[in-house]
Amino acid sequence: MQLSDKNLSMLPAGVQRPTYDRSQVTNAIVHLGVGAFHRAHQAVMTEAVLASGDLGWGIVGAGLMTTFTRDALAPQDGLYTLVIRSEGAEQLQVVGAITQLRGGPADLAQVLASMCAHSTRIVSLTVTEKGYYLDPASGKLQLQAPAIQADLATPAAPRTILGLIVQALRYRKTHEIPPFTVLSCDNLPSNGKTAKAAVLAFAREVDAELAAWIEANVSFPCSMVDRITPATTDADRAYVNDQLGMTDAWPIITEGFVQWVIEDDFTMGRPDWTQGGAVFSNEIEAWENMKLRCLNGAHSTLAYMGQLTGRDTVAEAMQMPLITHLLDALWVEVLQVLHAPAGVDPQDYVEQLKKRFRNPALKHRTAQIAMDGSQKLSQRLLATLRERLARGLPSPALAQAIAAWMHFAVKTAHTPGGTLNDPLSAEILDKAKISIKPNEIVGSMLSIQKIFGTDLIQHAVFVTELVQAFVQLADHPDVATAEALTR
Ligand code: CS2
Repeated sequence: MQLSDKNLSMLPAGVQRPTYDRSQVTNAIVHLGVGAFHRAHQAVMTEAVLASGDLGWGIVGAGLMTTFTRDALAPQDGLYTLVIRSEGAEQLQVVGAITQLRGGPADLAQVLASMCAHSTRIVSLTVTEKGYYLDPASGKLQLQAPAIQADLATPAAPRTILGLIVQALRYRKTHEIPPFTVLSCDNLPSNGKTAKAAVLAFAREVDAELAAWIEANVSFPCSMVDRITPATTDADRAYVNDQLGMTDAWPIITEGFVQWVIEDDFTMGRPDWTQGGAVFSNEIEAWENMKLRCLNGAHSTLAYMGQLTGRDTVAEAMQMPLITHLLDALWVEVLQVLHAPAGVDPQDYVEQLKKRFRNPALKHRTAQIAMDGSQKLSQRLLATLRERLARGLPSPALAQAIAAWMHFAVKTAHTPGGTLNDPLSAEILDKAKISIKPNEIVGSMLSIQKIFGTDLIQHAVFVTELVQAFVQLADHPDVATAEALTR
């Protein structure tokens, strides 16, 4: 038996399920990037809206590159199970907000058609940092990226989010259909502004007049999203199937904590996501910075330190004094220059993070978080670092976090056949292999301008701090760095 509308009534009593009539739901949201995070976060918030009786906000969920999610969820009418694990407690909820699934290049024409439909009021995004095709340090559109070149060559058959959004908006403008709101839910600083900059830069390449129209008419609210959601494993699937007494091809495991703070700027209306606990605020930048720097900055540090010390999960890494001391020092450095949202005590926020990271029920793999470091360092660690440098403050903990990323790259570079799961893998590994001397490695890696810009390498005090941190890590008995490294 498989999870489906027809089988909902066969679920065990304790499993929450849609209480509204799914056949009455109409779609108004097209979500690009229908991965685990979306399904643990925005889709559940939208589920609460549907459950409150407002059935006008169903989601068309699209995967741009792969068909995996579509193939798993379409046969089960878009339903999936969310397993919410907080301290000692567990709740299973079958979510029905995603009513239609699309996946992979062959479906993109249908995705585009949904984005053009008058009924679509919001296009939301979780495509990870690299899905925006922006240079992480400068924020400039990567015009030479093959996918962008392809979309510029055939704008009517787009494959990137930028190509899709611009083509759909062109259609809407031509046919006098009001433009949808573009809602970024990715971990980027000022993600709405960032999405807007990427869309406009792309649009200017195709049609300057269209770009001007988008700039004047389309809203791109910023939003801070938060819920720790590890990738689903086969063991998770087996566990959930056992609990349900039926098959769910792709359940999601997540934590109890969830936060969504959104700028209230939607030109075609929006669901009342407060039903699911979301908050509308004008202080998004402060919320985003606190989250990116405290949570994600610590996450990346845990990931690289975990990888160097053989800790597979965040909860395991949180058992190591070497790592927890580093995090404590890192948070001191972050909070010293952080402008927190009004009414929020950032110290309490950090204490809560420690608990969330220690949650043993979540097997959040350090290897998963270590992915795409080139796209993450800037907003997670370097932003704080730059503010500290500007104030003349030392940053030994940030230096150690960055050194951990460097060691992770160096170790991979010296592993036969080693590659990084990172769009800049080739360049990073080349730079990491250049020497076996710490100061030369650090200099070489800092010269990757797409990640570090041009300023940091010129900061003599910081470079010394970073070389010191790099050497200390290499010498630490718990840390396994590249064998080739000798001094
Ligand atoms: C993580 C995030 O994979 C990563 O880089 O830091 O996905 C993190 O779990 C979320 O931002 C939590 O809200």
